Amino acid sequence: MTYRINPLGEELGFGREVVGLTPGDIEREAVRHELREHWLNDGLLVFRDSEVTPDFQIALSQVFGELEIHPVRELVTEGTPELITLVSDQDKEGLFEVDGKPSIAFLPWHSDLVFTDRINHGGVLTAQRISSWGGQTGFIDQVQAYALLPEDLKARIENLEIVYQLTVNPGYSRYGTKSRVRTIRMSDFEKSVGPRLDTDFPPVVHPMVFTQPDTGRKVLNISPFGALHILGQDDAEGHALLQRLVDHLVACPAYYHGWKPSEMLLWDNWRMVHCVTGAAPDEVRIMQRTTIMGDYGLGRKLRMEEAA
Ligand SMILES: O=C(O)CCC(=O)C(=O)O
Ligand SMILES: [Fe+2]
Repeated sequence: MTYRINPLGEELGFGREVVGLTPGDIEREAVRHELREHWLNDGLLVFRDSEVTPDFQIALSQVFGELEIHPVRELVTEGTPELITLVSDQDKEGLFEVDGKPSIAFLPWHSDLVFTDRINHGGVLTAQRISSWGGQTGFIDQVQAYALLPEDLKARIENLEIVYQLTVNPGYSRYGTKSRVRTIRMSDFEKSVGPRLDTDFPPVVHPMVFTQPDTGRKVLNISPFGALHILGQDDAEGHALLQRLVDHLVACPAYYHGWKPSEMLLWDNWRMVHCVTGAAPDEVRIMQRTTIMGDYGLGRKLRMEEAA
């Protein structure tokens, strides 16, 4: 065994770093078991000092489950469908002014695939091209966020659900960010997916709280980006409650990862929300990610009578 596992940060309360993992290591079931345990218990694994290749990224992902092909076809990588490629380039992916600063790559706090009725269990992310500034990937743990909620709020949200829909522009989501986002150039993604949003990605519903199957811990289940409203409470009181919860969530301890080519990040998407900070607008940032299958079984399509 060549690798070491350390806490990610003294005061974070989640995450581990795994230093020096090799493809040979993950052939051993004991290693695979250890990594799976950390993934479920700690939420986020930062692999440092590895020789990152697409083959290793895919093999590492398969330690945690079968892979699925991402439902947004524009993102799937030609020749390697297990990987999505996320290109931030002002010509293709748009240019935004975030709080007055021209930026690419900016993405508000979210859970992946929360806009579908099945939230995937995780993904392994790598950086193919790194920006000279910004482009950090941020993480907050919703097991911790739930534990830090005042008891009256815990009781109030126990049986609530949230309605979500895919959002094609980082500035369009009511709860995504408090930053001021202005579109300078629209992304190809928005141009392509925007017109078929309601047909291909109709609204879905997810519970606001659920219990982590493997550990019995409760998880706050809010993806600020893409959240429309609390089901049945699309009114001032409902929005005030959701805003209070989102404010609580984004004030919880966060880890921001500045990237190196020798790194991979794995998170438990049933539990960690993540975001991307705006990056240098005159550069190209490229990331690749796998999508680890799984269904926590609690999402569903919004029923016709609920949409009214
Ligand atoms: O570009 C990044 O750093 C993360 C993008 C993202 O949200 C994802 O891979 O799910
Ligand atoms: Fe994401």
